[in-house]
Amino acid sequence: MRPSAPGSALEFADLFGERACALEARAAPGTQAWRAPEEARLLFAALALEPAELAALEGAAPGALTPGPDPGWLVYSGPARALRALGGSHAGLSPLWAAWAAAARPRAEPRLMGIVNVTPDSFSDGGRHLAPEEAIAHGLKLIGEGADILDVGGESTRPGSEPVPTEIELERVLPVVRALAADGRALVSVDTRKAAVAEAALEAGATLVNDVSAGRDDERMLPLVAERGASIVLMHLCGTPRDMQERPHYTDVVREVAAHLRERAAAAWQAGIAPARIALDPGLGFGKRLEDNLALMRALPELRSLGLPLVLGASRKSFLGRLSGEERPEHRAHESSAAVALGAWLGADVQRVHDVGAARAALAVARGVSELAPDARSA
Ligand code: HH2
Repeated sequence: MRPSAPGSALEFADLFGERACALEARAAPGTQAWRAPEEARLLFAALALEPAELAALEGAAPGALTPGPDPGWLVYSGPARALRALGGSHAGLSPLWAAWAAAARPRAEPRLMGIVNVTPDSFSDGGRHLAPEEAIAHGLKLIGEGADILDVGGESTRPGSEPVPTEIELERVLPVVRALAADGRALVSVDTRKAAVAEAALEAGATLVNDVSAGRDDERMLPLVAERGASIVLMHLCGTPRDMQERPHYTDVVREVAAHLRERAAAAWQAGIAPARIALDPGLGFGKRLEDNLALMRALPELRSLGLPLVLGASRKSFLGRLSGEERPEHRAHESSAAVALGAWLGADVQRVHDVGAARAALAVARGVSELAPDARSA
């Protein structure tokens, strides 16, 4: 099911329908757009809440919180109004109300973000679409294969990569963004860490900014996205692309990535970006060892408790090659399809992929199996 009509002005929030609406309700207490049942029963990851929020919940509904079936999970079984009241009064980082909303509402159809790299040096397809007409043709091909979003990037963020000057990035992405946005069948996103590039791309028709630094590299990024009413993907990145793979180390990678994403989501909200326009990404391959990438994929159901749509980018990445033995990134299509099916099963809302046709097929298989076992993926 694709929401797009040719020529329509697609909004990122359209892709997430009811969930987005519930998140808006949490952001603006008193304007709930839907009515929750009296009794809420909610299974959620403890990492979604700050200790103070857990304590507040226990105070508001004594005895309603019990340990979940697995370590790190909690069950809330109590009045929905306690959740609603706390969700409205706590301006804290963790979206209690959104966690309830995310768990209580049906999941939207997973979406595909096709990658259009207008770079000479991307890790798997550098130089293949550097000429604007080649990049545009590639983007149109990905739309034909079923891309919902096209992510246009003019700077590689592969390990060890050097930053690209603003003018060069602009020269690479603008004609491509303009042409693909004019086509109107897919949302256009710009993959950049620079507010100046994001600003020009939004002018040219992009509606989504994919910032691997989550607004940390350029302090103008979050205010710009808020002011333009655009949407943003906030990704976890440890260090910078230049140094991120030098010696990555985590004590508890899932908890640390979740805390970082929560903090960046709060910064985006504070800058004025509506929750319905924010998505989170654990940043596979960005300052992570093999075991970190695998732990984060397995933890997607827990990360869903953060209450915002999740983006996942496993496509062709080296950790897939470490598992299969395939050293050539452009030959990792099978591994990437397997990751898409698993990602869908585990709860990714958007998957960023090079091979959209293969990813569509993988999603169809995941959907078929999950429809036979509807409870299996709703943690
Ligand atoms: N991965 C890459 C680039 N941007 N953005 C998000 N949100 N998530 C990701 O996992 C992600 C991303 C790296 O892939 P690619 O664009 O193919 O390579 P390069 O950075 O070398 O151009």
